[in-house]
Amino acid sequence: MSRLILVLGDQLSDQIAALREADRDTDVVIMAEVAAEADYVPHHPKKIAFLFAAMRKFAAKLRDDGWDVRYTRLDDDGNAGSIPGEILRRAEETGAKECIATEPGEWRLISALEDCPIPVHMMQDDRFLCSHREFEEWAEGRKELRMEWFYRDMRRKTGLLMEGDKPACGKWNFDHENRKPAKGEDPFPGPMRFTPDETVEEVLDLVEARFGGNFGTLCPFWFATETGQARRALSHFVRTALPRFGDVQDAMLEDDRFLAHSVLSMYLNAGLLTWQEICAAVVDAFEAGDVPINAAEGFIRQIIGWREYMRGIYFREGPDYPKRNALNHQRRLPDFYWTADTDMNCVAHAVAQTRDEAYAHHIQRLMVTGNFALLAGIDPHEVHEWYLAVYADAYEWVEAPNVIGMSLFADGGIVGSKPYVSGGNYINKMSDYCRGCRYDVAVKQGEGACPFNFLYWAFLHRHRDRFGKNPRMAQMYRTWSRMSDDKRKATLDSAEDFLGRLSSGDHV
Ligand code: FAD
Ligand code: DLZ
Ligand code: SF4
Repeated sequence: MSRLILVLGDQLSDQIAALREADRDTDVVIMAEVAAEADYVPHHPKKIAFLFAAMRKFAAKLRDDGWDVRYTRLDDDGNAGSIPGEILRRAEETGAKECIATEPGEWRLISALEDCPIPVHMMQDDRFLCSHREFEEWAEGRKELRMEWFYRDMRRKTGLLMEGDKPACGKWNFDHENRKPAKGEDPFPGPMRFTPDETVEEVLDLVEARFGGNFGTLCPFWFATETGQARRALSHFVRTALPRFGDVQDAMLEDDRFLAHSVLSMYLNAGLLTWQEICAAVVDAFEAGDVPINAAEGFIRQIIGWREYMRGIYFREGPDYPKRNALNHQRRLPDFYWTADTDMNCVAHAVAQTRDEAYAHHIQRLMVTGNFALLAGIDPHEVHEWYLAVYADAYEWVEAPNVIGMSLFADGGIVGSKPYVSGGNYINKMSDYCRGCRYDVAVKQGEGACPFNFLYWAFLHRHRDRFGKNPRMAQMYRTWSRMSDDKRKATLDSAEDFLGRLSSGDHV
C-alpha cells in the first residue's frame, strides 16, 4: 500500500526527513501550490514566485530521480485549495491511507495537519542543528535564555571556529569590531542575479495574474530557484562580500540595498542550501586566510547562533507566541508601511526597498521599521503580519521571534533583556539616510525634529514602570531625569502631537 509523502514549499531538499523515510518504489510524493498558503497573509509577489518556481523545479528533479510525484499547480482543475485538502484528494486518487510529512515551520499548519482526516505522521525537521528536545534541555532551569550562551554551546557542538575547546583567535564574539558605518567604503557587487528561465517565466505570469495586486514589485525577478544556482550565489558571496561582512554588518546606505550581506536566508529557509554547506564555505575561506575572524565569526554566529536560537524560542513558546503584546501597544500599522509615503527618509527607504526586493537587511528590519513600530506603539500582531508577508525569507518560526521578541519586546523579555530602541542618532551614525531627510536628526523636539528622537524619550517615559529598574537602561533614565522640565514637556508634547497625527492618517 502506498503512502503519501508531503513536501512543503519550504522543504525543498532531497534530504528532508519525510523523503528519507519514503520508499521510492511504492510511495507517492505530493506537492501543491494552494490558495490557503498563498493567501494567509498577502505575501510579496516575489516570495510567491520564488517558492512556486523552486517547487516546480524540485518536483521535476524528484521525477528525474525516479519518484512518483503528484504536483498540483495553483490553477489546476480540482485544486483543493489547502494542504489538508490536497492530502485528502490525493489519498482518494491513490488509495493511500496515511501521509508522512516533515514538521512544518508554523503552528498554523501543524495544527491543520493534526486535524486532517487522513492520519499524518509528522517527522522532526532535522535540517537544523538543534532539535526541539535539545533546546528544551538547554533552556531547562535557566533564568534567562540568552543567545550568547546558546551560541557558545553550538560552537562547541559543531567545532566550528574552535581550537580544541577554545574559540578561534581567543574570543567567542567579535561583535564590537562589527559596528562600522559603510560611508566611504568601496562599492559592493551585491548578490548574484539569475535570468528567469522558462519555468520561472511561467510562474511569473501566474503570479502577476493572481497576486499582482499584493504589496511588492514582481519584476525584475533575479532570485535563484534551484540548489545549483543557490550554491553559486553562496560562492559569490564568500568571494566578494564575506571579507567585509563583519565590518559593515550594521551599516545602511541609501544607494546600496545589500552591502556585504549574503542574501541567502530565503534559499536556506526554503531548503535550497543547508546550514552545513554555508558554514563549511565560510570556515574554508577563513582557514585559507581570505576572510578575517570578525567576518567569519560574525557570520557563523548568525547561522548557528541566532537562527537556531530563534527557532528554539518559537517552538518552546508555543502557538500563542505571535499574539503576545507585553507592552499593550494598540496603534494601527500606518499606511506608509505599504506605500513608503513618509517624510522619514530612513523608513521610506527601508519600505521602498522591501517593496522592490522582498528583502531588507537585519539593521533595516530591526533599527528602522522595527524600531519605529516599537517607539510608536504599533500593535505587534499587525507588525508581525506585515513582516511575515513582505520578506522572501519569512516563515513564522523565524519571523515571529525576531519581530515579537527581538524587535518589539512583545514577549516581555524572553529574546531580549532590553528593548532595541534608539533615537535618530544611531540611524545617523550607521547610515546616510539623515542627510536627505525632511526632518533634522540634530533637532530633538518641536518643528522639524526627527521623530525617532522625541518618540524614543516618550517611549522610555511611558514604560518607566517596566524598564526604569533595568540596569541596562539606567543611564538613559538618568539622562531623561536630568533634562529640564521644559525640555521634557516639549519632548512629550512633540511625541503626542506626532502620534495623534499618525493615528489620524496624516502625512508624517
Ligand atoms: P546576512 O546578514 O547575510 O546573515 C546571514 C544569515 O544569518 C542569514 O541568511 C540568516 O539565515 C541568518 N540570520 C541572521 N540574523 C538572523 C536572525 N536574527 N534570526 C534568524 N536568522 C538570522 N530572518 C529570516 O530568515 N526570516 C524572517 O522572516 C526574518 N524576519 C526578521 C524580522 C526582524 C524584525 C528582524 C530584526 C530580523 C529578521 N530576520 C529574519 C533576521 C535577519 O534580518 C535576516 O535573516 C537577514 O536579514 C537575511 O538577510 P541575509 O541573508 O542577507 O542575512
Ligand atoms: C509560503 C508558501 C506559499 C506562498 N505557498 C505555498 C504553497 O502553495 N504550497 C506549499 O506547500 N507551501 C507554500 N508556502 C510555504 C508554507 O507556507 C510553509 O511550508 C509553512 O508556512 C510552514 O513553514
Ligand atoms: Fe530617519 Fe530621523 Fe534620520 Fe530622518 S532624521 S532619516 S527620520 S533618523
